[in-house]
Amino acid sequence: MNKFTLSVVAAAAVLLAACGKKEEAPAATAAAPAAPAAPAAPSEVVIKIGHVGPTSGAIAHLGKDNEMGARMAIDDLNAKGVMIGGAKAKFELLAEDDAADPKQGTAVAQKLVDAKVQGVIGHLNSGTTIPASQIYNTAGIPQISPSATNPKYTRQGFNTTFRVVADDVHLGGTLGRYAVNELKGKTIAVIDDRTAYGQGVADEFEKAVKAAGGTTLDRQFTTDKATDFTAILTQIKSKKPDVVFFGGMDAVAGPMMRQMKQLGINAKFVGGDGICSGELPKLAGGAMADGQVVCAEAGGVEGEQKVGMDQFKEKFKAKFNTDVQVYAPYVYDATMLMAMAMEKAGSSDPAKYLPELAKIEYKGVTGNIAFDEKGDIKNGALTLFTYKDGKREQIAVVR
Ligand code: ABU
Repeated sequence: MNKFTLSVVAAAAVLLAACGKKEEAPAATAAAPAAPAAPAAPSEVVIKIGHVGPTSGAIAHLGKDNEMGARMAIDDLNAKGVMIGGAKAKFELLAEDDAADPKQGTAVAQKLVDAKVQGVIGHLNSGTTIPASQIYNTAGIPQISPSATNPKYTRQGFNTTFRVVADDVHLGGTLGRYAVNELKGKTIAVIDDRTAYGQGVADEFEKAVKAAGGTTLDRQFTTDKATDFTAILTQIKSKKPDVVFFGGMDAVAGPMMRQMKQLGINAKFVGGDGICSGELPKLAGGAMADGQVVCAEAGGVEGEQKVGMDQFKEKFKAKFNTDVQVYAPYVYDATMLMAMAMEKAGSSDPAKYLPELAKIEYKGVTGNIAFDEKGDIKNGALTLFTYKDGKREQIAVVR
């Protein structure tokens, strides 16, 4: 033993004496049988899930709603303790903001691919979801959109794109028929914001109005950043519309409704899921009459399944101290079913769990989810709403 070894042995002896323990014989001379080994703790696997929505800008309230849905799912998965391929899964959320901007959408998509996420939930807007889907597909990363409704998203021939809500064909079609058959619209004005969503849903609305025997006035356009609609509303007013359809988001619809009231346009105001939020009455600033708005969420539950949705909304409010806007429950389900596909595959490797995702049958808070060959939800529902006393009120769930 050299001087250094001697001093280490001496120091260890002092420490053991101080702890009241006897110094053990060197391992080389120990002959006692080994104690039975304690069962090894399961190894841990970290699984990165990306989420993207506009958490800044005019529709940040919707982006944050979606992100909170993802956060809640991740927390619930980690609390539950999911085993994937014999290892304990630790889910991590990588949340990104695309500001509803297609360029920022592709930039954050690439950032998530570079961070090696195993799956992505998002994006919120069709205009960001569609270009981002190309990036995820090239990287082989499954993507589930909880709210982008433009049909093109799942019609690009990609095996990585999934959607847990109905699309604009269903949304615009149902609202078009409703405007003619239920609202008895005779002079129907159509405005859209020129986004992938707004233009697409307005096209489908117009087609359905015509197919139901109705007619629409000249189409008017705005943008998703506009605040002054005087010119287009003045043109529309001269044609005395009884229904105004807007293809766009609530942040534009609210001020548009205020200006309609100022101009004395008392038409019914119809729109898709983009306007169908809890925030719309505030954004309309008191310009919304009871029953004036008819809008549709691209999903819905009824009967016994309503209990689960109601419980989710209570739990969400308790956790985040805010109400669900529209799509947080759909984000929650999308995240949970992605984890379920990994569990079934015994792997979080995208190539291995993708086949399980494609054939998943999941009972969630938003109902039963299974995908068709394109990645769209099978037998998707819609919920028609109006607003009374500044609150959303359900009219009907339709399929
Ligand atoms: N579906 C309404 C909002 C999202 C979008 O499709 O752009």
